[in-house]
Amino acid sequence: MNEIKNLKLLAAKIRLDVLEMLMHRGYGHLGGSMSIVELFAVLYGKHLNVDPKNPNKEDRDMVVLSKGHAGPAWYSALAEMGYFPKEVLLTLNDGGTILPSHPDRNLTPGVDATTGSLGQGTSIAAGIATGQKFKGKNAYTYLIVGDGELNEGQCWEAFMYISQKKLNNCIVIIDDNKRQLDGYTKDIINHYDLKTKMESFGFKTVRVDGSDVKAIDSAITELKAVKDQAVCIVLDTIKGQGIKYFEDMFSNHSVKFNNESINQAADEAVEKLKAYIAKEEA
Ligand SMILES: Cc1ncc(C[n+]2csc(CCOP(=O)(O)OP(=O)(O)O)c2C)c(N)n1
Ligand SMILES: [Mg+2]
Repeated sequence: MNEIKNLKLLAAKIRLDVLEMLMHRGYGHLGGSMSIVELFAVLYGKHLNVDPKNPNKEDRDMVVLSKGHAGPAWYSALAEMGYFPKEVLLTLNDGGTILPSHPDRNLTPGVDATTGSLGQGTSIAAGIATGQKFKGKNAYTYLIVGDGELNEGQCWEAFMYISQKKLNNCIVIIDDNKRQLDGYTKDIINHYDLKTKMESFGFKTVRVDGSDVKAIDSAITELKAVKDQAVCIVLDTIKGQGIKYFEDMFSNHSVKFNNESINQAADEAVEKLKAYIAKEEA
């Protein structure tokens, strides 16, 4: 099986895990979790220098999920990589769980930054990447930011710093899924063209289809090779990505599995994903 097929298969597994954990809980941040499934598949399936058996290994690459409400996507990727057993996924948000609704570095193996208060992860990532440089480590920090999150001025302060310090090891990834909590980003605070905007902040920026694992892989490979300049990927995604019913649902930021139509769509998506995975693994 070739590499791209494997990455697509991993994405399907992560998407299925996210759906099942949210269905089990009865609600959750579906839209923004689904839009970064392919990204996590490419990061964990190919690029990250990490060891699930030794989550604190020296010189590891780090991930900062600044849009912390998408924790279920990260947890699913971590479980698929073997950081903890997959059954743990169904404890999402339970009292005493290692998987709180938003990532906590003191609770979950593989989580290096506590996030959830939008904006703050950008500064955390800038600090981690600075530390990696100071220590002469050959390691990357992948910072994942939401497009609505960019309403927070802290993001732009961090971006100015990352650019000024030429932190080429801090790969900024903006999940441009066009929507935030309660509407379209362009109607709330219009970012206009994010690629142009990031370029004007000094970043070498590429825009890619965030549902295309091959395109994401190429963009990361290209930007890892950049020296002496900050780098950014604008990930062109759909909120609810990969499941048509949820892509089309306007209020898909946090979904409650409390009516027949939603439950039927979710059940059908589970069956479809399971069938795809079984076919690919046969
Ligand atoms: C400082 C702060 N303000 C408000 C919230 C509540 N909140 C959680 S998600 C969200 C919308 C984020 O939109 P976006 O970054 O576009 O996320 P995505 O579309 O990827 O879900 C808001 C306002 C928060 N977590 N932190
Ligand atoms: Mg968004």
